Amino acid sequence: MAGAKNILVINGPNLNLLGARQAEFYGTDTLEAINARLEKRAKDAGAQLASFQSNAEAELIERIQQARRDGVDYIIINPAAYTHTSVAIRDALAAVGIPFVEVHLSNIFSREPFRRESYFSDLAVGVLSGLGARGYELALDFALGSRGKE
Ligand code: CA2
Repeated sequence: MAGAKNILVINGPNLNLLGARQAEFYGTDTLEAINARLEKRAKDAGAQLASFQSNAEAELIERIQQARRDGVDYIIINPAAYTHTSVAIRDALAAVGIPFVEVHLSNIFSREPFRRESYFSDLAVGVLSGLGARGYELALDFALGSRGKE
């Protein structure tokens, strides 16, 4: 199966703080460093990758809708706290119909019970949780070799 060529990485609220605090959950990499690695990895594979982070639900939804118009063919998303609350972001992903992988830096199943619920996982092609920043890279490698549910 042909691989994704136009990939969008979306990060939700507070992930702009990566590298600054709570390293025990989220590691020491900054989001900038993670995105730079992903961009290089995609470029080396002949694909293009854009990244977007917002603390605002509406902006995340607008960016997902824009992705359809931009011809994005794969999304990698860490919805952060919206994972556990946002029907609106779920609906946006369902509406655009772009395959996506859900990524979490921490293992959401080993933390507070409310983190075990995700509004995204049943729609996602797959979920990576607890593998730190490597999770984004593994999701990207998967996207580069695939176009949807296998
Ligand atoms: O493990 C993940 O990637 C999460 O999506 C991160 C969210 C959390 O609400 C989810 O349950 C799991 C929180 C992101 C907060 O990011 C910070 C980064 C640095 C310092 C403080 C917060």
